Amino acid sequence: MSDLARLEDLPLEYRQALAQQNLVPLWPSLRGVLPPDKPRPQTTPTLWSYKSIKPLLLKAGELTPIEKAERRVLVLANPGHGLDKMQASPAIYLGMQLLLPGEWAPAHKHTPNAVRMIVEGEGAYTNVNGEKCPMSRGDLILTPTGQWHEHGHDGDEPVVWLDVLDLPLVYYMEASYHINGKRQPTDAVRGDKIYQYAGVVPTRDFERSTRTYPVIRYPWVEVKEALLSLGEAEPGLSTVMVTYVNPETGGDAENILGFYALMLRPGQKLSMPVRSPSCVYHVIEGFCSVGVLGEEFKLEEADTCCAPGYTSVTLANLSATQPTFLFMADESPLHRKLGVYEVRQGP
Ligand code: 1HN
Repeated sequence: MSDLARLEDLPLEYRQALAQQNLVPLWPSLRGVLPPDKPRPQTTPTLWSYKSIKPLLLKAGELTPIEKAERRVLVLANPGHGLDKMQASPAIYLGMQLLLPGEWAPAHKHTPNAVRMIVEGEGAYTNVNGEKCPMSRGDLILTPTGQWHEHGHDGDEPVVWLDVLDLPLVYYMEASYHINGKRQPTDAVRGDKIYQYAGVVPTRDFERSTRTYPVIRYPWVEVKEALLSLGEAEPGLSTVMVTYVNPETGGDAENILGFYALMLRPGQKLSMPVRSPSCVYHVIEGFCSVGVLGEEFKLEEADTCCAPGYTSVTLANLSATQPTFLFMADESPLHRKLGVYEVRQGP
């Protein structure tokens, strides 16, 4: 492939004349925006260890009262994008949030979609449009676009969760904003109670629900059971994985990011397919290594890492006797909707 002319090859006077009219020559930047064969991601493989985050998060609890913070969060920022960009990947925002006993994070709604993966502690809850969702380790709670949500804590120990949002994308689209609200009622029927078993859905007067987000809370005890049962029923299956779905449509739980739980069998090594979306890995239970672009991260419980798209990722359970359970978030729904989703053979 031939090298294209550089910007400096043009006379200074000509460049200035272009800039004055808000014009830019394409050819010096063409290879940058359309690199050969595959993208050149800014997203760098990055590990955030919970052991390092926790003391700093608890310190934030001393330094900044919830009234002053509204949401007390340390953002897991990918240095490849620049820490101020608050991006783990092009479309994924990650943050660790702390709520202390008795604290209240007031109601608001916003355009970005969020989920929370509960990391530690009992007694807190999120109220999503009137559904009071208890938070326990490993639970996944959605707060999709436009849904009122507020967090409260009736327990007696700090509660920490991982926030996953599509904020970078929605912000990039200049579509990100919020509205503050009053304290919300807590009288709505809980979706996780009425969608108990995957094969049947509530049917009132022979009609199915038309709610856009019928299930808000996905309890870990049930998702873990689903993984164990899948692994047991199919002993030869290497990717023991489930997708968090909308049970009415079978589609992804949210519009932009995809969410999954994966079980690595004791001692198992697993090569993930090379796919276009970036992906985040978070350990719910166990230990594993994540190999990506020459890095070999060792993850313990509650550790989180990310990998750019178009790269091969290898996972290995570091326990020879116990399964390891991972939560994953990726940009697949977005890539599929935009028609840029790809799976490749080899890197
Ligand atoms: C948000 O609303 C929450 O409600 C957490 O807990 C993190 C990060 C960016 C924008 C909105 C929450 C957030 C957020």
